[in-house]
Amino acid sequence: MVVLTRVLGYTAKLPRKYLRRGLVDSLRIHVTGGTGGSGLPSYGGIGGAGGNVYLVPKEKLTLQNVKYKLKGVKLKAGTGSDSSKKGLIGTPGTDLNIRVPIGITVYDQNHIKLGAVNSKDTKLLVAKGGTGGCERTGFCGLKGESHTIVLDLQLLADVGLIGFPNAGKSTFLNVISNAKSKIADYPFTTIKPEVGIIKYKDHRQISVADLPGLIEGAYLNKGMGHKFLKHIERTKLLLFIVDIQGCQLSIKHKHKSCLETVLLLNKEIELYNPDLLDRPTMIIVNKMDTNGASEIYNEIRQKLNNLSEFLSEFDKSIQPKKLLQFDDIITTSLILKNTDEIQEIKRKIRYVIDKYEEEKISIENMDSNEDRLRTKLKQQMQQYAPTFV
Ligand SMILES: Nc1nc2c(ncn2[C@@H]2O[C@H](COP(=O)(O)OP(=O)(O)OP(=O)(O)O)[C@@H](O)[C@H]2O)c(=O)[nH]1
Ligand SMILES: [Mg+2]
Repeated sequence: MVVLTRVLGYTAKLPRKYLRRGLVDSLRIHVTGGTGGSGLPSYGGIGGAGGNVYLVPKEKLTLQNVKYKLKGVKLKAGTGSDSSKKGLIGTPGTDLNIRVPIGITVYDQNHIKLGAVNSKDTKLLVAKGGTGGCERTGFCGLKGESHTIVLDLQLLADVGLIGFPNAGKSTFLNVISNAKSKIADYPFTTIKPEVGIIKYKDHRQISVADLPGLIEGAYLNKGMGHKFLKHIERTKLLLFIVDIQGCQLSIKHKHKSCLETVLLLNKEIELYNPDLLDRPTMIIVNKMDTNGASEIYNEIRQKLNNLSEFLSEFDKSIQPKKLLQFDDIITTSLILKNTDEIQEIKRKIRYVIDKYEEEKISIENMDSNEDRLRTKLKQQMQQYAPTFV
């Protein structure tokens, strides 16, 4: 971030307030496990354990809903019941299940990851109830775990749009899906992530997340870029959109050529999480209707295809260590809404996603086949040559 901030000559300003409004994608809550019930020393009775606090997934829920529902609510699980003559073993306290949207990563106060709720079958323990009173505890019920946790939401979309402000990301989302993302000729029009769905004739659907201009994170220099970048972590395909004319945020800022913007985006992702660069990627070079676009593209076409060969031509400060290798490079003018071109882009997105999914499945199968073969051989060896094993 700092590097990019310097490169682009931005000054570190405080985040504008309006950027913080709207999307709730992070929520801090305090959770407490139930206290254990008391034991009964004279009879050796054991108190019931305190209830646990769990996060459980619920579809179609937003973090905004959760924030609203939990406002002012004490998040503590039930206390275990005391041991008595009638019931020597106390009943456990009731668990507290907090419903959260799917796609939540949970961190403690020190940003240590505690777990994630990434599928509808996950149930994540976030505060354990206290042990019921027994000999070890002097028959006193122990207090449950109590701490503040941060729920961090990552959008779930198949495709994540990445680009500098004004490149045409929202225009793309609107032409390709049913979304109505705001489009305007000034930077930072999109200030919160938006998801649209591409629908295919055979009812297949692919979701696309339009994210705020990536440089925004660098501009704010407060980790806000990471706040948006985290949303691409759960996408299958990174779709870069760049303006063939490059980018100039304002007259105060230096103009960056199209290729420079590609390298800067590459570098920004690398700084955030280099593993993301291993994902399938495509790039749309947009605004081919503008002056001299074809000439510029002819000059950069080869370089886009093979960034490593031409990297030394660029300033060291914008050279990423790990380079993007695009699965497909598309040129277009999204503003013209050319139906054939749009159909072709839709087809290519589907093709790249499916190709990688198939590869992933065959690798997984290969692994499990190998495992199966290994186990079978081991079993046969144990059966026929027990002395060698
Ligand atoms: N000439 C031309 N202009 C385009 C094209 N595609 C988009 N634009 C214009 O570029 C401007 C920015 O488009 P947006 O879709 O809002 O860009 P964005 O990437 O979403 O921008 P942010 O939300 O600010 O990050 C708008 O004025 C669009 O009309 C294109 O193919 N050709
Ligand atoms: Mg936008």
